[in-house]
Amino acid sequence: ESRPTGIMVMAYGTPETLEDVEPYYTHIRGGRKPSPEQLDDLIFRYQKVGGQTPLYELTKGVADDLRARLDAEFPGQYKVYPAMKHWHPYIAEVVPQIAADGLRDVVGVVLAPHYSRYSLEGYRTYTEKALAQLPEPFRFHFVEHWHDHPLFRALIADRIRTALAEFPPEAQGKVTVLFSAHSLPEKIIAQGDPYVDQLRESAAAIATLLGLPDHRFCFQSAAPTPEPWLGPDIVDYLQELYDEGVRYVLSVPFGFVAEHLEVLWDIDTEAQAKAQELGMVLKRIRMPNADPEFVELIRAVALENVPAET
Ligand code: FEC
Repeated sequence: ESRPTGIMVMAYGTPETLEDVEPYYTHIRGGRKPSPEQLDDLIFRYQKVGGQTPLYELTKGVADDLRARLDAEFPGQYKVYPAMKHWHPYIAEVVPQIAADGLRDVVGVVLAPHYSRYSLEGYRTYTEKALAQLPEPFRFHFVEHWHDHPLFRALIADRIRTALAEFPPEAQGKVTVLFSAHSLPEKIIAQGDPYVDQLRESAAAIATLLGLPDHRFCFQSAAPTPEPWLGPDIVDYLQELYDEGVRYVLSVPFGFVAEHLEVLWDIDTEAQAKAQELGMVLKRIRMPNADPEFVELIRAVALENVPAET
């Protein structure tokens, strides 16, 4: 008798209330409490985006839609679980639930397209730690990245095409497409991490799909730690573009898939303020969120990673 296969849909996690920000931040920092200044700064940003972000709702939306599609297509064959890295439902809470459901094989898909030891690897580590606590752990099939999936490239290309058409007539042909992804400590380069190569490769491939004459790439959302982080940062890069004569910019934060803090604050607030100060027009693509085309992509990624019958 065959058991259903699990699909764990994972994302970063977001605090539900402002009181949650401190424990959430402490979890991100591996158990070290943030300083009062760091905490105030983060609470301020969450307040400014409305007290919370829709990251969990969107992740749950993807999981719910994926479940509905798989139930219709392959009744009884799949079970879908949302799980978060830094907030409830924590990966450590969801893994034992999956095991209690009696599943033997589980595919893990993170809602972030590119691999880094600091990003995707962390999801695998949390899962494996939780599995190590179980008497009968399930077999975990982790998807390391999916930035090169044709449906991902087509989806972002499509979002770019739509957004470019929304610039005013006088801007047509003059818009610089600016890809960005979460910065990470610069030391990952020396460690041979594939993150930056994957980002550059996938930006170039999407630009080629669109036949863009030019595209640019920068980082965003570096954390306030003493060590150097990868740059250039988007706010500084807007200045560089302005100095080159660029006046119209389309922001493509393709390292993320949802409208969460790093998009709502870092792009829509901070980068937007810089663009306005410079007199530039900055627009952003619509994020994949829980849109049907995105669920279709995650469905493809998950099913392509289901192990063959053993
Ligand atoms: O909407 C939300 O509430 C959650 C937004 C959110 C996403 C996200 C994604 C990534 N992060 C990555 C790496 C790091 C590293 C540190 C770090 C720190 C923070 C802080 C907040 C935060 N991150 Fe995050 N990240 C999000 C939110 N992140 C808040 C803490 C304050 C701050 O710096 O703003 C540094 C940890 C340390 O201090 O030791 C490193 C990466 C991603 C993209 C991949 C993924 O989504 O998993 C990489 C969304």
